[in-house]
Amino acid sequence: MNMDYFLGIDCSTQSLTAVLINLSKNEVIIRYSINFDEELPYYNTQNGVFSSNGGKVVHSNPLMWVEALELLFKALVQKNLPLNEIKAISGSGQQHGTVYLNNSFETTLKNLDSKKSIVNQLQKVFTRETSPIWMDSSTTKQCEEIRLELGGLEPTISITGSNTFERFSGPQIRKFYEQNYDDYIQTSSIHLVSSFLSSILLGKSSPIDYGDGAGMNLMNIRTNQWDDKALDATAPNLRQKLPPLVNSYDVVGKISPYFVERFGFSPETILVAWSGDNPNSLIGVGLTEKGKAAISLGTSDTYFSFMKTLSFDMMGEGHVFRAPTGDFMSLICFKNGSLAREAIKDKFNLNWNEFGEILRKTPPGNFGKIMLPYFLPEIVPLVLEPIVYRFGFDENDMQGNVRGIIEAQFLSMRLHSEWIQEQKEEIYATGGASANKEILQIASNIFNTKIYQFEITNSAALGAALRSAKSYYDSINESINWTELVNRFLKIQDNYIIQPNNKYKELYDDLLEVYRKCEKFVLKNGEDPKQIRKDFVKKYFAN
Ligand code: XUL
Repeated sequence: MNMDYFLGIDCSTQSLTAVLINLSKNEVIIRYSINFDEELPYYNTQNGVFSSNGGKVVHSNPLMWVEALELLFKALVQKNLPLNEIKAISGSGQQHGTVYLNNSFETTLKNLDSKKSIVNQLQKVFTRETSPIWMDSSTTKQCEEIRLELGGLEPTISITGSNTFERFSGPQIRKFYEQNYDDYIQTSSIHLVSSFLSSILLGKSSPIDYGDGAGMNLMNIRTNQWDDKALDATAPNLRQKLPPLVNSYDVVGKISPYFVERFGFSPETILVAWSGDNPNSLIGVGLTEKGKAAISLGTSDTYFSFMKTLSFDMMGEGHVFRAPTGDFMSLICFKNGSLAREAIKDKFNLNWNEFGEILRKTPPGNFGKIMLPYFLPEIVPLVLEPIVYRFGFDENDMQGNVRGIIEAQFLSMRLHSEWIQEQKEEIYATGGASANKEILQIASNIFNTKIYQFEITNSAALGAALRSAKSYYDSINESINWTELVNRFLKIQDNYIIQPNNKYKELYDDLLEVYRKCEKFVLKNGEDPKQIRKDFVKKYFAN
């Protein structure tokens, strides 16, 4: 029987992962990862990166990603997986990272010898040996320069979808131009991690897709074109160095003969544009319609949602990217996720069960005890030096701190996602802390929204596999609707749905206003929240 196999590959910070799916049976055949530190130790990365300058400069090695791709395919061959039956491949890359290439890149790719490893043949194609990645925060000066040149915060956001951010590609490219002028001049093309690896599979320079292009501060978010003003504000002659932009669902070509000869892929395998890991995860977790958002509770917490219509965060904290469906998506990143939760858990020597027990026993609203939890420097809202504020309690109050941190995290998430105008109807929760029902119940009450709790692993690679399937069926005129496609892989069970308790709706609406005032008071010299907090305590806790 003819099977419809599709492959998704995700090049993340610490590893490269493949997810192979069989759409005839709606099943995942294999998830397989190459961990960079463990399997490619001679690149000397730590957690996939090299950092210097007190952690401000964070780079990785593009050759390491290529070598991981070779190792991955070798492993799939050894496992006797039907690579020759794969109909289409797409991929995902950590966003914002840039790869700098000279004019031999194209010819080298075209003439790859399938008897030799790619890595050895690509040694001379780079004008910058290492690639700055999303963890780099060394471009504050360039962010300011670009923002100023674009006319300030508002025009920057309304052109590119985001304020200038240190990790975004434009500021990183400007830094390279300013500090390594000769190498910048020698650079013929600049790729993202996603389009670079797509080029390797394609055997020639691949386009950048709108989803990942939106994380560069260079693409016009309304027209999906490189924006002249943004290009000029960043570096000279940049347009000539950037690949063209395409829809995330565009077929960019067929797999190059190198992979056919070396690993046994079919020469008919089609390649769909790669995208960033967040746009891919949007599909991998099933956010393909209006009203759906996801919270990912990991090292950092992220909130992302599908958006039918474009809206901007004029505070400059959140991002708008293009979604792989052709719509939009929001992304907001909070650095104080698990580490902040753990700081409280560990301070009181609790395990997660005890932590959950305290959440169950303490009342919503926490007797008006409010925490602003910046245990680490925070991205949203911007807090450069770690500092924890407590209103109405101190650091030794165990119950106050346990409920305080969790309520603070979700109040902050609700507050800083208000700019997304579309109504949320359901939230999908993923990531380590989403296993904790008590935490999700508080999130559900604060957002007053149903939360679906489910295990999703490798959502970016799965998203890439699903995207490749969608484009393949479109190309043979057997179109499947996005939602039908993702639902085949998302099996939510009823007992994993957490319903908001309506009883607390008003309380959390009020508490949000108190939280907003506390944040403004501390970060923006706003009015003292004493009175509003007192009123809140009186309304809900006076007896
Ligand atoms: C998003 C971001 C990260 C990277 C790495 O803006 O910087 O999520 O994509 O995963």
